[in-house]
Amino acid sequence: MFIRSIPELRETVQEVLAHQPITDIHTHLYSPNMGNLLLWGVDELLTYHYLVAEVMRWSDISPHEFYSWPKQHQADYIWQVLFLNHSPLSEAQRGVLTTLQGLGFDLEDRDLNKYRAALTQSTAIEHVERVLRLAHIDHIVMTNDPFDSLERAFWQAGGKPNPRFHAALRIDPLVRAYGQAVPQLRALGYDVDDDAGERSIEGVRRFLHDWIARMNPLYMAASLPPTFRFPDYTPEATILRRCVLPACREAGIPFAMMIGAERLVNPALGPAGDGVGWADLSSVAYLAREYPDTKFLVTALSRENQHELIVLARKFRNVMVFGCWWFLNNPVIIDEMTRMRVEMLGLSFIPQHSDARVLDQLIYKWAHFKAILSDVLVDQYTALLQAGWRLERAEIERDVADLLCNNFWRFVGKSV
Ligand code: RAT
Ligand code: ZN
Repeated sequence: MFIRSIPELRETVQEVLAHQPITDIHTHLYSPNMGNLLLWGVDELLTYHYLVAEVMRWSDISPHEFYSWPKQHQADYIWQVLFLNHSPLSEAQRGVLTTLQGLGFDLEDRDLNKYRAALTQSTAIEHVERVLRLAHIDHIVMTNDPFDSLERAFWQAGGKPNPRFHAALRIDPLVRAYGQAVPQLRALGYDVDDDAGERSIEGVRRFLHDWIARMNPLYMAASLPPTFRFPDYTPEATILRRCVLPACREAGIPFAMMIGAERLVNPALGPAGDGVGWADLSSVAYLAREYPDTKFLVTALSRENQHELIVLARKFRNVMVFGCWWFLNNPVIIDEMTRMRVEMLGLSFIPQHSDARVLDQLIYKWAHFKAILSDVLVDQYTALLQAGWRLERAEIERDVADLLCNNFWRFVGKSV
């Protein structure tokens, strides 16, 4: 009944982690009935923008030329350069191997065409079922962008995602570059001005209201630059204050802030060209303090922001820290962040999201993360045993369920 030894503890933690169904709270995956929006298979896996950035370091071709090639050719090139000409040691490179291995391929072959052919045997829905089963995931939160015409068509036609896929309403242009949103809002029939005056406030409110009704999102979200400030005199800050926050409050959904992505540091790299910057999190403290009835899911991209974000979460229960985002999703940093979070917040945070853009990536993103979480938990529980605390398997199951699933659902106020 009670856990008696450290080997038994390790085995228990590993077993519990292996069996706990996961809710992946932020991905770029789509319900399989959303057509080509859902990416999967070998060519998508290899042309992930993390790998494009890495291959360009070895290459003398221009990004422009690379992107002009058919996807399969891009994938072959990345395989040749990053996997065959050099050993694939980076996290994103290793991730491809973990994924292919998890899908049951023999990596001794190194035969991309064989893997490619095997995967094209399945339909999207079959592959979704298989990957979710392999990764032990039962709920996926998508990133749903009403400014994207392909995606918009699905929702406007009254489409409903598969029950395991949940919507998150992504509104970057409104709070990042309002001027860019204006023509699109007008084209969609919302009568807005170039500035954030009364007519715009009214139009954006209606836009948000309509899209919340259409998507039924679990939260509203935006990626914000390192320079994000609130309050501020910019149109973006006005839209946030007068439209976004009231819409979240009325719908009873959190606002997710992903802070610190510096867009297109190298524009030629396109989707692989974004960078990172340190953010002043006093704006998050202001929001949490002045809007106590609004909940904020918060993640920051800079490693230097992590400690202060944890301190901030200690002060505000309407702030939920989540994930090791993008450039932080590397073992050395995940280990540090997760230990720091457990030591300062106990179990009251959401340790990870996958950010997967390609379905198959779920396999590696979660396998790699769980190996680290296992070490962190074993170390923390060991300290409890050494202090004479009694531990039961059911308590470990409860804790792991909170981390990988329940903390999120409790925070968004829904149950599954
Ligand atoms: O992690 C990523 O793939 C990034 O490109 C971004 O999509 C980021 O996660 C975001 O949601 O903006
Ligand atoms: Zn993302």
